Amino acid sequence: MSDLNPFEDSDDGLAVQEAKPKLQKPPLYRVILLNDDFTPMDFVVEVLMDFFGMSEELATQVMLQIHTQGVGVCGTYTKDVAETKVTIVNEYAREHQHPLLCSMEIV
Ligand code: TYC
Repeated sequence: MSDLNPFEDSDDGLAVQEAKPKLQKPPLYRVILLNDDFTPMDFVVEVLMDFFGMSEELATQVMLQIHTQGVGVCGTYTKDVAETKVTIVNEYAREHQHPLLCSMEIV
């Protein structure tokens, strides 16, 4: 055993434990839509289908849930994806002069 050779695997009698690979799951965010009195129901259904991949049936259920409960979940994503969806949906709503509000919250 040579103390001079840095490539030699020497622990000098100490117990050495390999560091466990720590793979943390990324935090997830719920993307939510808020109810308002003005955005047409059809427009919300279209948003849920086009930006969140829902079937027309599921999109209608979620839209009605938002309409009656005040808020509903569009999907759960990593931070970057959630932020992008929120931005795109809010821009799309403004382009069509609707006050629809999309937001996100940590799971
Ligand atoms: N409350 C709206 C209406 O009566 C419909 C609506 C549903 C608006 C969901 C926003 O996120 C929303 N036209």
